[in-house]
Amino acid sequence: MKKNIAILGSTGSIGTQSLDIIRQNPDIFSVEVLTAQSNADLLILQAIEFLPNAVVIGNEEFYSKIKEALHSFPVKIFAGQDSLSQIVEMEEIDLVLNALVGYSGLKPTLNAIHAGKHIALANKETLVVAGDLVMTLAEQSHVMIIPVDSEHSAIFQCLAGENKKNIEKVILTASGGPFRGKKQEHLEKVTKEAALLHPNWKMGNKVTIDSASLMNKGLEVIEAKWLFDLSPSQIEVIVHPQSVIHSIVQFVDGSMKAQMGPPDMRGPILYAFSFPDRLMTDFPRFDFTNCPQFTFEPPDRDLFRNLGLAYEALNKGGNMPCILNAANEIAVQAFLEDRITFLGMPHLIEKCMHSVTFIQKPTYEDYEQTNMETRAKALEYLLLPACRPGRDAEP
Ligand code: MN3
Repeated sequence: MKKNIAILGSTGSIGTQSLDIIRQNPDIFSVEVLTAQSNADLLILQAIEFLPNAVVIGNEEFYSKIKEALHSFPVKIFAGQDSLSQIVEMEEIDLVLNALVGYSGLKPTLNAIHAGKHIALANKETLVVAGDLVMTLAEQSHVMIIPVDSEHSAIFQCLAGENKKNIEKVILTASGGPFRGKKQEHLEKVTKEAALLHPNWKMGNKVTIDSASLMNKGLEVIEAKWLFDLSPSQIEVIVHPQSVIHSIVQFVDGSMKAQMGPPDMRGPILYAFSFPDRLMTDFPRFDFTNCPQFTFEPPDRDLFRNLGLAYEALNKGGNMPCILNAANEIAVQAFLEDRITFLGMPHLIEKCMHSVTFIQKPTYEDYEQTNMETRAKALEYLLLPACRPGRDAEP
């Protein structure tokens, strides 16, 4: 029996790498659904190669183009945001890979869990925004949430055969990004081109900017809290520039387990697909005879303020991580459009955290509302001088 996989976000970085894996294991996995927001050309090519049961394009403008291109193939075609989040309910699907970016990943995740589908989760924002809701629902529905984020995959792998109650703490490793060791004067003037040059990982734009600003690690701290049922004080971050140790679990007896390998997202994707089994690969192996030194250093929290803001949001709880996430999505988009400085981003996020309506026990509707309110506020704050390019951000 093949495992039927739905890939949400199949034209992005994680999506295309997951199709590489399926291409190499055609007897084990089959593609049931492919979805994309607006890259119709690549979606068409993928559909012709993998012949999924259905494809969904988020942007309805491209519906007729895809319909025409696939008219002689046995592939159902849907369009629009509602179809994007409902397609996960299709009966034949065994596993949903959520490789969407940002808040938009939440609704499809919840729908998939409701429908009893196991989740391979690359969309960390799902857990950042509504970890409580998602994990509770997953438990009630007997659905597995298997992390695809490399750090969380590492922890998940370290916990195989272990009892979660024996975790003392987890240590998330961070590469430090392209601006590791840089000073304030440097960061004030960095461009998006420089921020997009990640030293170790090849990823989409959003997560690459998040890595440069350490917000990615902040989001991952919140993600780890929910995935592994930890308290904030049990989650630490250490910078490990070589990105070979993907994360570490320390147990109550002082023993530690680390998961290692070359930085290649296909590893965690494949593990999520094959779990609890492992499959043979021809991926590059780490070579100890040619080893670089492994080094570790604490993150610079004074300069990279996003990490502290994420801990603050996690400690505050309620809808605060949702506020943090929505403000960050606007900040990153604005940075990519040269509408905010690199150091203006944490400033904008902090302003939103101090001004958006706080809710201690949010429902799904509250999260929707918080997401919208925060985005509107963030867009307003973007007009403030401290956030704009060419001005000094407040320290
Ligand atoms: Mn990661």
